[in-house]
Amino acid sequence: MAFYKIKKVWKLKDNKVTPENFYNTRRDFLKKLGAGSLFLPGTSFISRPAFSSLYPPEVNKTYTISKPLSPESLVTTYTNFYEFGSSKNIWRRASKLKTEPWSITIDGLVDNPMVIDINDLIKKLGGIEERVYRFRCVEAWSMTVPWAGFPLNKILSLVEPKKDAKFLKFETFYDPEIAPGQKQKWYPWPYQEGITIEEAKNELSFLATGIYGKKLPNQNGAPLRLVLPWKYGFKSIKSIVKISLLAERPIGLWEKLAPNEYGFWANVNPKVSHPRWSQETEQQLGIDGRIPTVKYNGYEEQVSYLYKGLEKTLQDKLFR
Ligand SMILES: Nc1nc2c(c(=O)[nH]1)N[C@H]1C(S)=C(S)[C@@H](COP(=O)(O)O)O[C@H]1N2
Ligand SMILES: [Mo]
Repeated sequence: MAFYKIKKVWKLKDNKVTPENFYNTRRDFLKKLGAGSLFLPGTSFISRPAFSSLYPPEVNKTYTISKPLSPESLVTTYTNFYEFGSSKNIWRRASKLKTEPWSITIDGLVDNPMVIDINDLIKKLGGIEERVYRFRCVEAWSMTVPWAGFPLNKILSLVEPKKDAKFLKFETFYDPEIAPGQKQKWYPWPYQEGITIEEAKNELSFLATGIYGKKLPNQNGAPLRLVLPWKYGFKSIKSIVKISLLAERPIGLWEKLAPNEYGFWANVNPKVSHPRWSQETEQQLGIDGRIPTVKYNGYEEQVSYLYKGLEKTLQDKLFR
């Protein structure tokens, strides 16, 4: 993150890029197959069990975007995952991560702490849904992605936070043998991030298990990663092993390293520059030219109530 320079990787690769509409065509195709196998005995050789029962999930139409989706081939190959190295091109290396079995600890100030397998957790919460969100990295690139997963507030209902729980802290796995970036001792591993409990209850806060109608690829944070579409991307922590409810504000990995560049709040705002570059515009993955960045990444209507009053007291700190 520290020495970032935008490279137009899609220019180097080009023609393998998936057309935006391919994903939707494939989804319709899968739907038709599914429906056909239910109602037409003659076609039952194409049976539902041929597909994983969770994917592709039902689309939640409340969360759609008029913009075209970013090409899947870029979203899955141009990734930030410092555990596997500081370049964008770590997707092959991330395949080393073993995501099954995977258990998640939810602890701290809750009435029902638990250690639970990811598949059991999904079952317990009643499955997954799909939502299309914009996503804005602090490095001034952005994408539009169909995430699969469940709202974060379902976790809260499950573990029942105590009254004095004010923050959530999230933690990524720690295994330097598999993730060579974690051998670099100057990073305060494991990756951690935090938000307030009010932010966690917001309708947009999402835990993703998949993208583009399939399970998450390792490089995008399998098997479970946070998605907070109104905040800079570094808040959306990948490959989560632990969620803790706390009374005190946690300090994330980037905040520990460079607190005046990457803070706790990190809400998107084109008017508040990163100390070393402007946040006025952004480069969309796979699309030439730049577009204006929008406050709260376009989600002001859904999230502004969270920051009433704070805008005055925190000022720029609320936006980096
Ligand atoms: N554990 C972990 N989570 C992480 C990161 C990381 O390096 N490690 N990078 C963050 C940053 S800076 C961004 S922009 C997003 C990128 O998500 P993507 O690679 O799926 O696009 O993941 C975030 N989550
Ligand atoms: Mo980022």
